[in-house]
Amino acid sequence: MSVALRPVAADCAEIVACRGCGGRELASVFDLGRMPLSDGFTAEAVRPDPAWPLEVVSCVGCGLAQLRHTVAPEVLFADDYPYFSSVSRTVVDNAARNVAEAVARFRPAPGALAIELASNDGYLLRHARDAGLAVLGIDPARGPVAAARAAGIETLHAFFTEELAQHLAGQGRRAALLFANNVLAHVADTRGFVRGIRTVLAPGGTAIIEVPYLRDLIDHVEFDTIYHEHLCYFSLTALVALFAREGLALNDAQRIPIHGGSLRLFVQREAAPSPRLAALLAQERAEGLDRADAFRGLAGRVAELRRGLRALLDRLAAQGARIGGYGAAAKGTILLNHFGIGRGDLLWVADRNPHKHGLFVPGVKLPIVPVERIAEDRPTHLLLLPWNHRAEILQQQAAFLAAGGRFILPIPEPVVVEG
Ligand code: DWN
Ligand code: ZN
Repeated sequence: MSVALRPVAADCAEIVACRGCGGRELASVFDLGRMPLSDGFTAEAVRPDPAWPLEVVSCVGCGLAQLRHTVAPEVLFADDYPYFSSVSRTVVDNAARNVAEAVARFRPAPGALAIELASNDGYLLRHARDAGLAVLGIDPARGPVAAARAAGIETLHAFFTEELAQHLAGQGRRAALLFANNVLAHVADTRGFVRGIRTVLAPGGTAIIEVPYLRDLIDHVEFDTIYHEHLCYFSLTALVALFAREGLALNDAQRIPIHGGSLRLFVQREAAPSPRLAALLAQERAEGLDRADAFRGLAGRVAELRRGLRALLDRLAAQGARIGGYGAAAKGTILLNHFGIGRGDLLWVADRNPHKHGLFVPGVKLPIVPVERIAEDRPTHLLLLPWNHRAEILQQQAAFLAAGGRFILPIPEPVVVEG
């Protein structure tokens, strides 16, 4: 492990140095206090859920924003990890486009190997296989791995580490294309993970990595994407330095709308920076996104959002509204807990993922129910927690809207949407 840690409890440790550069000067920039685990759904209706500190610090040396505390990955991504990528059409469509564009741009030989780190239920590698590539997934969560295998995607049930990368390279299994979506920010050993990518990348290969973009988090007040699973909040400036330190070149980056705004990074062994990358880096420098300054004002905007949303819910309740939640997203756990929205405010949270039904949202203990309950219980409003899937969900709930139902969008400012 390349990160210096000081244990604070059995399953939680504090970093004593930056995950990216090892610098020891870490400035506190945003603090949500103690929060339950965002994906820690359980069937326990009463007993309080464990909560851990959730504080963002910024490295004075390299500008990398990161959590001060690391909850053990075995706790965060346990065998009952409930996230299945294929539940969201937007996620699958983005993966299909990503693969098609990569194949067209980098032209891997037919039968060349595509590896995906955190391959989940095979939502991306299915497309790589259909494009004529050999595929190998790696994921630590048992349920999604079983789903991927059932779909015929060879998948290792493991965390991706430097050691695993060496093992694969030793077997001659190196990737012409390596995909890693929404996983770099999740790993505690950031530098070891990047070294593993370097090891498992074939000569001339390209790693295509998606991470939520700090710019979008700040611009759209996406504070609820700050949770224990997300250890880093990346600017491009910090990413370029991170890869360079481990002998890789971040050569190109593209902004994409997925998950509230992400970066798709193109990483290779040889340096060949694109004009697009240079322009994005210049913009970060000009706007201070490469420094702790990026977070200035966020806490105030979140407090304002909290007041606005609480006032809206109270006003609607006073008018006789019956409000449900839609989508038991990880980010929803943070929004509900930080804003103190619970059983007194919402009927339940409806979700399409059957693995979450019968469980409770951590902390606030709202029950999670199938989406069919919307038609049965006929709430007047639905608070949309996975606001990142707004277009898909509004379209899917056309009948609810047509019958006079309304969605409440919580960020960047609370608004009510009618059909
Ligand atoms: O990085 C991470 C991201 C990518 O995914 C994680 N660590 C965990 C997860 O975060 P999330 O749970 O906030 O992701 P989503 O995709 O915003 O969650 C959507 C939730 O909403 C899921 O529980 C599925 C549900 N859903 C639904 O009920 N109906 C989603 C869609 C699109 C729908 O139509
Ligand atoms: Zn640093």
